[in-house]
Formats: sequence, C-alpha cells, structure tokens
Amino acid sequence: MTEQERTIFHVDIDAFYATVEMREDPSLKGRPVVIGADPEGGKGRGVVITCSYEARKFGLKSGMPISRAYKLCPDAVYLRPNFSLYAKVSSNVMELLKRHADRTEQSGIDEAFLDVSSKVKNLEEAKLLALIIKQELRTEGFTCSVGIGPNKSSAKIASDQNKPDGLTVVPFSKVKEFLSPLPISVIPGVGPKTREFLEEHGIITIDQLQAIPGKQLTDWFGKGGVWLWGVVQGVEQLVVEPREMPRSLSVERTFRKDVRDYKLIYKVAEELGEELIRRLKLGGLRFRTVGIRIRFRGFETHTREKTLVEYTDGLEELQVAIKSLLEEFEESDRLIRLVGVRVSDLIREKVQRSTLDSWA
Ligand code: TTP
Ligand code: MG
Repeated sequence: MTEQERTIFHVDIDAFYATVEMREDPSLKGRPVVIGADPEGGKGRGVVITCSYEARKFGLKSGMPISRAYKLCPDAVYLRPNFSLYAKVSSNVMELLKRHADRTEQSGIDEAFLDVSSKVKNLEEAKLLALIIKQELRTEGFTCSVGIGPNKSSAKIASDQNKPDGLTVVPFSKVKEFLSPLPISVIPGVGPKTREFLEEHGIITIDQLQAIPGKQLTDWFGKGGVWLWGVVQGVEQLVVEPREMPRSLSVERTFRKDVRDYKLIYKVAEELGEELIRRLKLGGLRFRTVGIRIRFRGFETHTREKTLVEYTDGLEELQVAIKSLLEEFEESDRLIRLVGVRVSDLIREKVQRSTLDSWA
C-alpha cells in the first residue's frame, strides 16, 4: 500500500464564536475579544468559552476562569455568548463546505471532515481546493485551519498544527513520520484518562506508541486498540460519515395514577435524565438546552427551558437543570399526569474523544 487512496480534509474555523461576533460588529476586528461569563471587573465567576487570537496573545484561552482572563487582559471586549446566532452561522458554513466534497461529516459546531477523493487527482490539486475553500470562507469573514491527509485522524491532527489560518498537508507515505514527534494527547480519541494510563507506561509521544505491538494495544483497549494502532501507523480507515444530527431528544413518562408527591416526580425525572444521557452518549452528542414538560390532571401542559453556558453530556448538570425547572411547579399542589425531559441545541462530540477513555 503505497498509494494514497483517499483524500480527507479536516476544516476547523479559527476562534469561531469570537469571529462570528466580529462579523456582527466589524469594529471588534483586530481587538482582543472574549466570549464567556461576565468578568464583573475581575470578580466574575465562570469561564472563557473562547477568545480571538488577539486575546490569546495575552495568554487567554478556552476554559480559563474569567477572573484570571480579566487580570491578564482587562481591556479586552468581554461578550456573553449568542448561541443561536452561532448555530445559524454554523449551518451556513457547513453548507459552504458540503459543496466541495463527496461526503461531509460535521464533527463539531465549527469543524467538519470532507472526503474529497473524487474531486482531486493528487495532493497538489487537494491543496488548491483547500485554498479555494479558505478563500470562500474568507469572503464570509472567517479564517480556518485545514488538515489534509489520507484518513480522518491524520487530517484532524494536521488541522490543529498550524492555527490560525493553517494548511497542513500530510501525504500517505509521510503519516507515521508526521505523527511520530507529537505528544499522544493530539490524538482525538486520547482523553485525559487514556493519556494518564499511557504515561504510566512511559508513553509520552506518538513514536513511543508506534513501537507498541497491536496485540498489546488490544489487550489494553480492546477494539479501541485496533483503532489506535491504525491511527498511529497511519492506516486508520474510518469513513467520512454524513450523519443526521437530531434537533432534540426527549423522553416522558405518564404516571399510572396522577401524583402530587414531588419526591416521586423528581425521582422519575431523574430516571428520564439518565435515559437521555445514555442516548446522547450513544450518539456522541452533547447538549446545551434543557427543557421539561409537565402535564396536570385535565391535560393543561406547561414547558420550561433553560440554556446552559457550555455544551455538556454531564448527568449531574442535566439533573440540576431539570430539578430547577420543575421546582417552580412544586408550590401549585396540583395533581400531575405526565412529566417529560428534553435536551436540544445538540452538537456532535469531538471525534471519539470519550470512546477510548471509556475503554481505558
Ligand atoms: P474550537 O474550534 O475548539 O475553538 P475556536 O474555534 O474558538 O478556536 P480555534 O479553533 O481557532 O482554536 O471550538 C469551536 C467553538 O466551540 C468555539 O468558538 C467556542 C466553542 N467551545 C466551547 O463551547 N467550549 C470549549 O471548551 C471550546 C474549546 C470551544
Ligand atoms: Mg475552531
């Protein structure tokens, strides 16, 4: 196998939320822009969701406490997120990308895999196509980073290498060489748990992982080990899979007999929450909006909704949100016939990140 059979792009928009805000208000261009919680003059709680590259120069990054960000860069423009706008812009970006590919797989709000195998004859043409896509996105106000490889994992890792506005091409014959000096944490399926496990075995960089026999990897990770072996050897073959993303997931339960005991109602709601999390994880999805539905005797139905700051697939966060939405009805003392729980505003979890961790 010396020939490159497929050409896969991974495209990731640079500083996505921050750039959407700059498109809305061009006076923000070139300035440090931070999307996240209110810094409240340095006393704010909560975190930075993302920030512009100008802000990153000050050391700001995703996940950092907003109070720390404020200390490092008090003059930045601090904005609360406008998720519905980001979702709308995201689907426009995806439409643009789709037009250039045989198959497209959205892998996050601002990133996608493109299988362009039939569109290009060689890597030179692939590079030209990437430049066309970059140009089209630039017209829309975005820069992006593109990785080109013979498979999804190498394309994904390559797109992360030269941010922002990157273009990294990894020919089939060079995948192993490209990967070997990189830390194992760049592999999209290697989360904190897997990383810790591998580091305990003295494995820090990918060349060390390349030296481990496949048999050992399957002993450690089962099926996940087969995938990991393919990734580090540069022969992983996962297809770019256009997957329909559901808009929401919901479950509900009608009580056998109408109830007004909130201990029971919360217990049932908790079970519904667990069921939703199971289904989300199966689909590799995360949510940001939680809704409940409550129906009283006589069919009067109420719904309530709440949007969290960040996407999550955490059971605890879901349960807390459900409970806080239901509490409002506790006072009413009315008999309840049905309770339902719903999550919406879904995104696809980044490629397999948790999958291998669950093997570990
Ligand atoms: P990323 O592509 O990881 O981040 P980014 O586009 O802001 O920056 P870059 O790609 O240039 O490194 O994520 C896309 C969007 O997802 C991001 O704009 C904000 C959101 N996001 C979160 O909600 N939580 C997070 O932890 C991260 C990293 C991003
Ligand atoms: Mg991005």
